[in-house]
Amino acid sequence: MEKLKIAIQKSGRLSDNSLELFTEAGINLTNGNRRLISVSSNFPVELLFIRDDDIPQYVADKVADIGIVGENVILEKLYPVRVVHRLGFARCRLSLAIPKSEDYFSRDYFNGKKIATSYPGILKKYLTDNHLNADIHHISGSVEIAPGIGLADAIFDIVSSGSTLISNGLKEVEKVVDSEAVLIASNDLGEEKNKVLDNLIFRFKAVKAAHSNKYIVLNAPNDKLDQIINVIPGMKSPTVMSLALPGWSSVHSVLNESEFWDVIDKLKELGAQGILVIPIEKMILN
Ligand code: PRT
Ligand code: ZN
Repeated sequence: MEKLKIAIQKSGRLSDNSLELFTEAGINLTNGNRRLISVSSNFPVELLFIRDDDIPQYVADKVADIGIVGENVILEKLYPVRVVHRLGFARCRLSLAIPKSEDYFSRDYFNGKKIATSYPGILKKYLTDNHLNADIHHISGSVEIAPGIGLADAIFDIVSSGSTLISNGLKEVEKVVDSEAVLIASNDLGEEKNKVLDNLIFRFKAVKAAHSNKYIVLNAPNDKLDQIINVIPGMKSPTVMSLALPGWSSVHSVLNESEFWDVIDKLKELGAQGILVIPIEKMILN
């Protein structure tokens, strides 16, 4: 079978999570991590380790079939590639920030100002869309120091925790766009490679679902069973088994991480006892 060539970041914020995805999806990578190329022994893929900025072009040129990259990179420059799956890690946002001592009332602040950024494409579109007239100063790194050294009035950059802004005496005033790691693919992969890609995405989804769900087991008094089942409906419906002790049942279900504590509180109120919460290894969605 033809191997799907996948470009991932050699070393940086995307690397660990990208590799972890493959490991958790049961894809063995033979010749060690982070060489130039790694081939899987049990799935038709080959990983290429390169700089993140080069990934979209590799995919556009079909040197790689698919790649994992920060969405910000493909928003900045339009490549002939498509986003086939959102991966949910390396979340960040692109924002405008100004010196914290400045008063800020509206976007009009930026009229006539000089903004330093490594993302001139996204910034230009934002300024145009909002009818703002600012001067874009394109620099490739250490954008956050630009106002302090008098190079610009404001910056437009990636923000995650916000601590880089704070330590440079800046404040975030407008969020322009959110970003996360995405799986991109060449526009015409051909039938065989598309099948491998579908299978890969299917596995990634199972891994993601498993991460965001827990298996829950509890003992319920029979007179509260209906209400308890309503709180934890699970994938189809919970499994209910009688306990040896009369008047009690064991309930097994699946619970989403996001509503976890709310649900646990409700279950306790309804008289559930012996609640066990167990991690799920893989969750197959169909
Ligand atoms: O060497 P290579 O070119 O491959 O790597 P790189 O240095 O260009 O990229 P890398 O590894 O830093 O980032 C890869 C991707 O991670 C980016 O394209 C984003 O999609 C995503 N990402 C997520 C981030 C951040 N969070 C982030 N916080 N990329 C950069 N930052 C930087 C930001 O530039 C700023 O300097 O961290 C600082 C802000 O962080 P906070 O937490 O202080 O707000
Ligand atoms: Zn880079």
